[in-house]
Amino acid sequence: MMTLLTCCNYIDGQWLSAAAGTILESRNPALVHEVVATFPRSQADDVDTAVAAARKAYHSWRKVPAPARAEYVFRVGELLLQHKEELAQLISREMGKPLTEARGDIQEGIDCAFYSAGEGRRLFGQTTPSEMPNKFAMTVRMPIGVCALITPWNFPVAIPCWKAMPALVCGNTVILKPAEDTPACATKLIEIFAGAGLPPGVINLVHGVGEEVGKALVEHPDVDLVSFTGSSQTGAYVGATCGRTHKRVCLEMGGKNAQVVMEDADLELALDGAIWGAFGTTGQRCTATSRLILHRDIKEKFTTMLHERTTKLRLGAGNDSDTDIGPIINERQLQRVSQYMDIAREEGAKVLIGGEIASDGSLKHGYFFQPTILDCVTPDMRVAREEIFGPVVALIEVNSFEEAIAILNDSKYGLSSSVYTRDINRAFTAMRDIEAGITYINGPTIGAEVHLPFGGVKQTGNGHREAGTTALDVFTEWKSVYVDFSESLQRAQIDNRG
Ligand code: UN1
Repeated sequence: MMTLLTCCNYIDGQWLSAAAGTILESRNPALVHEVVATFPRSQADDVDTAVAAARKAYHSWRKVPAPARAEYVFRVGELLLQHKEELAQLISREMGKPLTEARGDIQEGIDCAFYSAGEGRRLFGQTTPSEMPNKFAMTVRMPIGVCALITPWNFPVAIPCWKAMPALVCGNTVILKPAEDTPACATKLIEIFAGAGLPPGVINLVHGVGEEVGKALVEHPDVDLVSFTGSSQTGAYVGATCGRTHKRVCLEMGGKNAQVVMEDADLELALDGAIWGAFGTTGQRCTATSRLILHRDIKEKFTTMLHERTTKLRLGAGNDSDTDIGPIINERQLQRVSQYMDIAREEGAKVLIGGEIASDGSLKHGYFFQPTILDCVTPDMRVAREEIFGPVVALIEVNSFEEAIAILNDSKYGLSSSVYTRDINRAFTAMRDIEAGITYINGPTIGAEVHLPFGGVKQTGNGHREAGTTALDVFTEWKSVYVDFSESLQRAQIDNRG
């Protein structure tokens, strides 16, 4: 019998139930009758309490020297390392990804801890000459204030880490609102943050439903910043509301990422990349490969190779060491992926392999979908344009490198991209011409590293980049400081140059 976890909110250093007392459940997507955790269905008054605690803590936290703030984050990294295995088991159970990937999710959080902690001793500003004699000019970074972090279920540790860690190092206080599907992962993660000794109110956790608690956070007048990773539809609401209520907002939304395979590519390497990019994490990454743009000279051969490799992939529970592909997160998503198969067929695409909900043997107890290759896809089809977020990849044939890049760019999204070629000129052309926040040459579309900016162009984001040093631009404001030591009034914008 697996243990049932009782999750609470974490506000002002205390584990609390929601004021209204209503309880929700999270379930194991590989074994849907198994309840993993219960969690509170928080409401606006819980958000008020969390925001008040975060505001109170902010007044002193922002004055803690940045290197000292960073030490707490470093300690979180050490604790994550210590608890990696038990947390990985929990991720596999609650979110469904294979254990190796669950460990990778935590490792991304650990990497982010150690990387962000280093920023505590940098947070550089600039000095610059003044126009005036005996006057000094410089820029310094200031924290923003209370940050609401709204995070998805697909990377239940890494994504909260890559938001919270730089936010804290920069001197902000945070309120995490995790996805309803992975409350236990979020609770264990916040236990680890709390275990690092962060003062009460510096990090808070409020569970609940997006439309209730997420909305209350986004609309709250005392929240200064919202960082959101999730669907484009919700992101549009978050962005519009933050615009209306004058909050800083960082949005990380959909993708329709393509991998191009040119005729000169190392096909075995491109195959490894395609399988991992399309079916890793069951295709449930915003960076997942959902289009394979194949040069006509290798299309047939590559499709055969891809088909053959796909037949060998094993579906199963994340904690079974034989599993290559875990379940889909929930019934709604499973149905959504399944509906895209009808759309694909109606539009004239061909289901080469997969295309069905998998229900053989023990799979019938979970939300499994067969890894799917759609052939004969044209760029105008919905399956070539819309994010599916499942183990489905669409094959598009092209005649030239130029056509491949044009089709890759013909998307409202622009997160990740990949080109397999041995031609260095094509590689650099791709780097220059692809409209995406991330481009890989001879590597899959997934697997971004935490010390580089992460995010996308067009409707994927709103111009911000989390991770890397650019995370500091999300979580700080600039202040320009002028120090006049001339002991006289020096007036700028007076034209005395004749
Ligand atoms: C996501 O799917 O939202 O680049 C994040 C990657 C991972 C992060 C994915 N480092 O695939």
